Amino acid sequence: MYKVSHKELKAWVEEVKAMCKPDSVHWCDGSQEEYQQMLQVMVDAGLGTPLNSKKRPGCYLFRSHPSDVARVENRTFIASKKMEDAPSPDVWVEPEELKATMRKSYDGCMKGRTMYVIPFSMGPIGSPISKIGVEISDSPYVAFNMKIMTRIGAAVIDALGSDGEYVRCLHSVGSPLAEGEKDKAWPCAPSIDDKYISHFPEERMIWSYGSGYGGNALLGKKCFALRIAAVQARDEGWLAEHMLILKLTDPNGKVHYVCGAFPSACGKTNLAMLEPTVPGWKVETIGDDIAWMKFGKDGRLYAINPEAGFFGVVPGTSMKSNPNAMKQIQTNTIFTNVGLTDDGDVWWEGSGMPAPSHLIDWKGKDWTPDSGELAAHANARFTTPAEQCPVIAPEWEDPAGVPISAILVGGRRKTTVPLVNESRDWNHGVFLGSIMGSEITTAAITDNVGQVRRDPFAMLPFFGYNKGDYLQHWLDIGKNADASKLPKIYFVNWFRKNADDKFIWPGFGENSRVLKWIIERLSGTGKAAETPIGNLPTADAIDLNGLNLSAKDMEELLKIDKDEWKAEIESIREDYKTYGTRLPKALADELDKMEKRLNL
Ligand code: O2Y
Ligand code: MN
Repeated sequence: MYKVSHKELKAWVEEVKAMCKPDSVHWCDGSQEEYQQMLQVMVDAGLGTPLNSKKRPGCYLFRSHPSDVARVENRTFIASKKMEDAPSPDVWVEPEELKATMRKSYDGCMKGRTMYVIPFSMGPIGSPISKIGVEISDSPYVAFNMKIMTRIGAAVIDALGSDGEYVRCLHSVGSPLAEGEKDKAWPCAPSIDDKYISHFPEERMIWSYGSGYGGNALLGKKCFALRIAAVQARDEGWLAEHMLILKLTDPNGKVHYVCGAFPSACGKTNLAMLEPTVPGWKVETIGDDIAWMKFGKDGRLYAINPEAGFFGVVPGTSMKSNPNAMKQIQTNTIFTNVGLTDDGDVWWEGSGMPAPSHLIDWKGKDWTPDSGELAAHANARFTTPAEQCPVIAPEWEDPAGVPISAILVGGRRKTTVPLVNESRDWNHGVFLGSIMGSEITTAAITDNVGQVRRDPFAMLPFFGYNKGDYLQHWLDIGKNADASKLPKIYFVNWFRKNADDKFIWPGFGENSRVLKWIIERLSGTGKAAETPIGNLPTADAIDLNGLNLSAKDMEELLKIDKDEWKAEIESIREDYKTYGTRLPKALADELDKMEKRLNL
């Protein structure tokens, strides 16, 4: 055990210990031995399975409880002091009331368990853009996943010193053990109503209870790096965003860095690791999910990936969709909720690997291709170290970050929104970010199938404060900057469909053609035409060499249907009403200006 000189941290750990009553406390040192020991604890208890060491060395499989398989948006709370400072009234609870409720759940919740204290750094330790958190959790699964996803341990305690700032993150699976009771395969609170993913933005504090899965439990990710960090970013003049970061090298060897905001399950990990089909271009990865951006001394925005690993969706990952991820997850990877083959390997739908004749599915049951069940849960995940990515950029951990030239924003729209659209200026770019969204495809949330669910900057599930204030912060960032040094914002849509309901754009590696046009625009050579909605590539501007795409398809991809856009304006106006008085005037103005241009 290392020495901790931070008195306030020690006092907080004691306070949590007194409330949660664990059997023991373990301060994580972040070593490889400790990682192995924590895995072994679960393997020995029959809760985890080491995979075939010849096929997947260092890999393990875990199965969650069938009720605990994804982020729980309807149990996610932002407990700001004032309701109007929360993203919306339905996620707000008065902080003291929420704490009182949760304290009752936390009382004795770690009985029979070890309480892990996990000091972690979001971003390279010591970077001026990085931030420190300490997660207390009663789940070894959380502790070893945090080891992959963040930088944990003694070095973080050193960086914290005796009075450093940190975000307090408390997590319990909510399943105390009675004397001698055998643990469940995946402990968690039995009912959804017992789960809480709570954020106290003014106190920079997170309390999570009842779930052991993903973003609910690995608190460095969505809870800290997006919801709490967004509040820190607003107060300190930077940006904490749901964005991938990629490095693009052109045939002349010139390097460009691009961020991209896309909603969950829109292929961010695939885009971050894309293999370009355009000769001479190269893509390398900096991050696949979150970007923190701060101004450098030269007035440009510099981004770091605050994470150290990737927590990617497994189903659909294949040599076609993401060959680099496939290579990356061959070793030292934690799989959760995929199928286990008879030879100790893993299998999932959309892997491109033939289905085995038998396996054990994610629920632990026998499975055959005729079972009529999924072998892997649709939200099955891999946790894998970023450094293992075959195309990780050498500078991915540069404490100074990388200078961003362009920001992509894009949802999943089968009509209306063209393949790519360049913003006219910063405010117009923020407007485009504010209107991005996807058509609702299932009736699971509402019965509004076909309607657009707006997801500004892909942050809808991750806002830590009022969404109008969030957009105002983006506008302020632009107002206070040298406009010539700001990244240019591009609105992209890979998902437009034709009359036969088929995707027109092939996507994956072919997206490099759009990236190429963007870089050409930035360097002044790309061709574009001004339109009422922004600057669109001319019909011949995107390099289609070697791609079997007809001129008619390209025309469709770049089409602006005035009637569709007039309907879009009405739909945006409806959405803007949900901001009430906090809608930034500059965005209402942008909408009016676009309407005027469309009516000319
Ligand atoms: O279901 C979860 O808890 C994972 S959600 C997630 C994981 C990695 C990257 N992005 C997301 C997301 O929902 O945006
Ligand atoms: Mn995400």
